[in-house]
Amino acid sequence: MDRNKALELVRPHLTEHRYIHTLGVEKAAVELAGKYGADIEKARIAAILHDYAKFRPKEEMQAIVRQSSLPDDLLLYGTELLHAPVGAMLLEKEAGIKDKEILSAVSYHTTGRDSMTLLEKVIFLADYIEPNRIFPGVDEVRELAETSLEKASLKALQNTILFLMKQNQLIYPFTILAYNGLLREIKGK
Ligand code: DGI
Ligand code: FE
Ligand code: FE
Repeated sequence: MDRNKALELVRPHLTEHRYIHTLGVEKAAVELAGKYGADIEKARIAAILHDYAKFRPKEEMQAIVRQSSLPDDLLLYGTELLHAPVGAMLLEKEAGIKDKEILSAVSYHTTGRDSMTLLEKVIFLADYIEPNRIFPGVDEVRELAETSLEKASLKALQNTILFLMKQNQLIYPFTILAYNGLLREIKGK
C-alpha cells in the first residue's frame, strides 16, 4: 500500500482533528524509523493507519472483540483501548492489509506489550510525541526520543500509567507488561 492509498483509506473514518494527528504521527514515525533503523515505509503506513477504528461505535468494537480471536479481557478495561486491536482486525478484514508487522504495530499502539518489536515501539512513541501533542511531560519524552527509543517509550508509559492511576482508571495488563519489558531492556536483563 502506498501513502496516498493509506490516506484515502483512513480519511473518511477520521475527524479533521484526528486526521491532522495522523499526519503528525506519520512525520514522527518516519523520523524515528530513520533514526533507529526501522523500515521507513512500513512505519509510514502503520502510522497513517494506526487510528483507523478510533471512531467506531463502542458497541461495534465490543461485538468484534467477542466474535474474533482477540482476548475477551479487553472488554474489562474501558472502551478507549479497543480501537487499537479492533483497528488491526478491521484493516485486515475490510482493507485487505496483510502485513503482520504493520498490523501488530496498529494493534499494540495504545498499550504496548512485552518484548515490543522495533516497529511497534516506533508507532507507540510516534503516537505520543507527534508535533500536535501538547500534554504535560511530552517535551521530556521528545528529548529522550533523540537518544533512546526504549527510554522515551518507557517514560511515555510511565506518564500514561500515572495518568490512569490518578483518574482511578483500570490499567490493562499489557500496559504493565510493556513497562516491565522496556525497563528490563534498558537495564540489560
Ligand atoms: O488514539 P490516541 O488518542 O491517539 O492515543 P492512544 O491510542 O494512545 O489512546 C489513548 C487513550 O488510551 C487514553 O484515553 C488513555 C487510554 N489508555 C492507554 N492505556 C490504557 C488506557 N486506558 C486504560 N483503561 N488502560 C490502559 O492500560
Ligand atoms: Fe490510538
Ligand atoms: Fe493516535
